[in-house]
Amino acid sequence: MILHIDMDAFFAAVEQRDNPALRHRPVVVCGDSPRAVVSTASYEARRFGIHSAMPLFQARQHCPHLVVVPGNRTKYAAASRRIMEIISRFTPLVEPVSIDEAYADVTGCTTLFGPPRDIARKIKDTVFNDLSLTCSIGIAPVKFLAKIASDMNKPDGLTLIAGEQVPDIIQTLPIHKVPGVGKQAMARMTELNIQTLGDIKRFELSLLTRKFGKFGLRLFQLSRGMDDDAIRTGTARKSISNETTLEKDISDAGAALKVLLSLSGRVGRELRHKQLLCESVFIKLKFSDFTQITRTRKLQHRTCSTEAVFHQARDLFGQVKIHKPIRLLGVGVSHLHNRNEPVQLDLVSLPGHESKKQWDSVDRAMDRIHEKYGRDMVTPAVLSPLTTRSSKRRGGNMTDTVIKKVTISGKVQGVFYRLETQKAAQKANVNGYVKNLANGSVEAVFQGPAQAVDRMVAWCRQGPPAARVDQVIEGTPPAQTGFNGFEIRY
Ligand code: TTP
Ligand code: MG
Ligand code: MG
Repeated sequence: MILHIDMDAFFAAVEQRDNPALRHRPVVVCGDSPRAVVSTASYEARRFGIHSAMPLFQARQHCPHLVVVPGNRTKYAAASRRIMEIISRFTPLVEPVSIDEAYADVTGCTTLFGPPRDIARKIKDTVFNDLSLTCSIGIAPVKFLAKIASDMNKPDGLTLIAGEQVPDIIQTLPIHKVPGVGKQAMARMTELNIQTLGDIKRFELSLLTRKFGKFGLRLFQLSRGMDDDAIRTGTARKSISNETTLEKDISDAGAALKVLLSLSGRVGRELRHKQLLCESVFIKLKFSDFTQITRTRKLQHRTCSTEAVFHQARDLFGQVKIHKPIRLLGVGVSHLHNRNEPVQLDLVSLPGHESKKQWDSVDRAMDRIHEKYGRDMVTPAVLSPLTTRSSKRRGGNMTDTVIKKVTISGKVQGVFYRLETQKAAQKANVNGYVKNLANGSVEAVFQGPAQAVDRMVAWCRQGPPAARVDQVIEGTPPAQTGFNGFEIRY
């Protein structure tokens, strides 16, 4: 079970604790400039409708005798450290998420400290005895429900959502309470007449991802009570790796390389996301008889590039003699460093390949798409020259192809949309054209292998960095087929 611990009116409670004159009074912690906004309000002040982020002048209108106290971050940070330390006496699996809240996985420590409710009680008592502050704790089988539970009976609450209650809670949970549902998402929820998390179940995953991007998948999962988000402890990572047990054992090197590329992509993305550079790359292979080997290589330059990681992984793989079918493949990086210096791309001169700079921009573009649409929307077309591109797909006589037309609206002209689309299409080995329309939109037609075409459509939803895509509409594709390359039309 997961606990979510959140302090009650944290900053204000610390101030009330340290100054008895403030107790039981409507207090806000706030700067004193004319444009100041409320950091937090004591529960007494909340009765007047005052809340975090409200402008101070407005808060004063709600409650003329409001007491305004300047904040003291050092003091709150010290209290926060002590609270986190108390929680970690009960379990090592603590994930602090903000100055006043943390998740804790207590699944493994019930033998020692009793059932989750007792552990929560002990945490609340210890925090109160040691710091004279109250907190609210939610307990649930998954993180997002624990967070919702901690908010249910504030202040000084202790709320447990047991496994059998999950379906009912989800069915009635107002959608705006779901973490991550902000104003923008709410507008779409209203359009779709979604009022509770349970209502999400009426919709197919494809529609949800179309409407909400990557968050659509999360909503789909949450509405079914699924939240595989694990507790992330603050311990510094020594390595990052990703591995996959294959659907069926393989002996074909080409197929293995494809998997290695996909894994390298994930590892590279995590490196970049965490602002890290690695100095070693390793691969792991498990065979059909469950024996396994790893191979490691130290790099000359630190890197966070997917292509550099893959290049090394491919080389390492080339040195392994494969005489049994492969059951599992893994790619990892270690000797991690913070990326506080300019990136040195340790690359790769793949045959006929462009500059390192371009690889860097490929990484960035792919990261953006992944960020928005989830990790399986895009797979690197750069794989094609290495393993999958068949000569049949070059040029115009494609037999196994689809054709799609899309119209992209938003801020899409004058932002290199056509040029970048052309580059992406050429890399993905997709033919067709892109052109500006008189109404300010861009039209693109893609012809190629279905997956590659879908990737291009996904690409269009993102566009180049300067673009702002409001809508991508699929239209009837033209009758013309057999495009020769991908052109910009004027
Ligand atoms: P919260 O946990 O969101 O709020 P809270 O602890 O004050 O009240 P609650 O009982 O509802 O949990 O935020 C923790 C602290 O972070 C809060 O005391 C002050 C600070 N904070 C800001 O400075 N600005 C903000 O907009 C918010 C929401 C919080
Ligand atoms: Mg709080
Ligand atoms: Mg909080």
